[in-house]
Amino acid sequence: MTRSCLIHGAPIETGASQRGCLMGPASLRTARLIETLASLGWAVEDRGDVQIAPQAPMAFGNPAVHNLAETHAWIAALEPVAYAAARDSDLPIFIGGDHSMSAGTVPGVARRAAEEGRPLFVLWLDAHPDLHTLESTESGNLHGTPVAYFTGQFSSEAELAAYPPLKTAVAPENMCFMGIRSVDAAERARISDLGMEVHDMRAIDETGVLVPLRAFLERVRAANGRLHVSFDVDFLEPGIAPAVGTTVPGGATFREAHLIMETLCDSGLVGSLDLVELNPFLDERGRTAKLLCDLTASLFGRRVLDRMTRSFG
Ligand code: 6HN
Ligand code: MN
Ligand code: MN
Ligand code: MN
Repeated sequence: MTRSCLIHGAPIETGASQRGCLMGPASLRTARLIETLASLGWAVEDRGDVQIAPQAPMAFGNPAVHNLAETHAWIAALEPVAYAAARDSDLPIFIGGDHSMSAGTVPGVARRAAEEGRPLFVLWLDAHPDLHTLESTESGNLHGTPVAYFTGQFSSEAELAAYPPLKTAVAPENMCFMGIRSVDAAERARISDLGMEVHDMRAIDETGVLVPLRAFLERVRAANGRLHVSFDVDFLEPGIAPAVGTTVPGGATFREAHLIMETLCDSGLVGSLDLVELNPFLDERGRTAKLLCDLTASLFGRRVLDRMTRSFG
C-alpha cells in the first residue's frame, strides 16, 4: 500500500540568534524534497507554510528572553497542525524553521499518539539538548527550550503561563539524545535529575551509532511506541553542513548520519520528522539543503543496494 507524507513548512526564525531560518522551508523545496520522496513511491502532499499574525511583545522575568510572543504564537499554531498531520498521514514532515518549532510539533504528535493509546518516544539528533526553561536560558534564544517545555519542566508559575498550556507531555524517560556536544550547566543538571538517555559524541566514538540506536529502537518497539525524530542540522559535522547558526565541531559524519536514517527506516517505527535549523543564508550553493534531502530520502527508503538480495556471496 502506498504510504502518505504530509509536509508543513514552519518559517520561524525568532527562536535563533541569527536570522535566515525563515528561508529553510523554501530551500528544502528548492532542493526537491517533495519530488525526491514522491520518486520513492510515497504519496506526498505539500500543505505549504504555517503562518502567524504579527505579535505584540510579551515580557518575561528573565530579561534575556526575547521574541516570547512569536514563539508562543508558533507553538499554538503548530500543535494542532502536527496533531492533524500525524492523524492523517503515515509519516508527516515539519520543515523549519528554528528548533523552537518542535515545542509545537512534538506535543501535537504526542497528542495523536495518546489518542492511539501509544506512548511517544523522541529521538533528538542535535549538538545541543535544548533543555533550557525560560528561567534558565542565558542566551534567551528560545530554540534552546523546546525539550524542557514538552517534557513538562516548569520551575515557576510564570514559566507555566508563558508558553501555551501543554496538552500532552512526553515522558522524560522516552527521550533519546544523540550527537550531544554542547551542554549548558542548567541543562546538564536537568539531564541527570531526569535520568534522560543521552549519547554524547564521546559515547558514539566509543561504540559507533548503531549500538545505542538499536537499543533505543528496541525500547520503542517493546512499548508499542510511536517515534518522532527531530533532526537539527547542527547534529552534522559543520564541514558537510555549514548552513546552521550554531555549528559545533565534532558532529556526525555523512556516513554516520546516513546509517542512522537507514536504520530508522528499517525499524518501521518512525511516525513523524522535524527538519530544523537550516539557515540558507549561511549555505554554500545549497549543499546543506541537498544533504538534508538525501538523508530524508534514506529515512523514506532509498537504498544503495537491497539488503535482502546482496550482489555477493
Ligand atoms: N538549537 N544552549 C544554547 C543556548 O543558547 O541556549 C544553544 C541552543 C541551541 C539551540 O541548537 O536548536
Ligand atoms: Mn536544536
Ligand atoms: Mn543544536
Ligand atoms: Mn545557553
